[in-house]
Amino acid sequence: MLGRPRAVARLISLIENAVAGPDRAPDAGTALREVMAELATGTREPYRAWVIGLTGAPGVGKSTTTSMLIRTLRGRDARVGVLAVDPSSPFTGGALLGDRVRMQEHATDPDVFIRSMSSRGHLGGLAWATPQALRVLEAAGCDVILVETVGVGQAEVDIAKLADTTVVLLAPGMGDGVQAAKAGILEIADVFVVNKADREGARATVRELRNTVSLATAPWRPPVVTTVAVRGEGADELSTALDGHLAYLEESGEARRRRLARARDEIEAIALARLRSRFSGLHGDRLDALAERLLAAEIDPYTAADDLVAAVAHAER
Ligand SMILES: Nc1nc2c(ncn2[C@@H]2O[C@H](COP(=O)(O)OP(=O)(O)OP(=O)(O)O)[C@@H](O)[C@H]2O)c(=O)[nH]1
Ligand SMILES: [Mg+2]
Repeated sequence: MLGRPRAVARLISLIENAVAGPDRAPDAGTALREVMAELATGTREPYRAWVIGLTGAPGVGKSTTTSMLIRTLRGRDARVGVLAVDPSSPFTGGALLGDRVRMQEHATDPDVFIRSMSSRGHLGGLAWATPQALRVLEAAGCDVILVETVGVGQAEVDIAKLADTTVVLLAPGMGDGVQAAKAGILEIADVFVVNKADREGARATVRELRNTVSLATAPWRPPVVTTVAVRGEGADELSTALDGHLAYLEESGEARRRRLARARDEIEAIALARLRSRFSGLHGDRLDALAERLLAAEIDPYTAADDLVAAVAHAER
């Protein structure tokens, strides 16, 4: 299906469009649902692609590093999907443009599929849409899927949960090791990249990160790799670090655990979206009536909430 990039693009658009906006929970139409069912059960090996997440502050070099990684992976003949997700804004315009420019050299490669997605302002929209987009790319034959996410916040943590391997990028002077630790980013990193190593302060950033990492008690200690992505420097070190993590995932059984967690999250996001949309469909009148009764001291708030929850659970599908 990678040979049919338009079909892949259209499916991902259907998924993205199902995230309607800030006021409505995501909802798949019948057609999309049928296709997704086909993709989920008509495969021998679901979640087979190696999903690598790349996250870090704006401008740290995620897209340039992604492009560098694509080069390495294409050298090994892997088919590569790239999903750039922007959790912060409902519009992808600017960031998307930058991503495109940075990855331009791969634009005409039929074995590379590059796509960006936004949350359309809906909380939980990306949690709903991203796993489904990954599924489409997997079905399209991608061996590796690179997921680029901007920023440092809950959205990145959520995206990290979808990845088999999460790469956290830092640059000298842009928010060094200590800040990264504060942002809780240490917990999600499987590999650290200190990019823009041609700039002053790179060594200090690396040293600080290594110190922090050495305190970790987890079975996997994230390696710290230094790169100058614009010049392709550090590409081999990065791919060695990534391969090392993949080997660790397989040997430790962590690969399966992460994929199971991914499956759980995928189901949960769809279930929560459905409940949320039923809730907003129902709760107006019913909630008003319950509020009146609470005001009249006819009911307690717990019983009122029970009533609402029961109504949501029994609402029509
Ligand atoms: N000096 C130097 N500049 C770099 C390096 N890597 C990337 N850049 C530059 O940094 C800028 C941002 O790079 P991107 O790859 O677009 O960064 P990004 O993290 O994807 O940015 P957003 O997607 O906007 O968050 C570009 O002008 C790159 O050319 C590097 O190793 N050294
Ligand atoms: Mg980018």
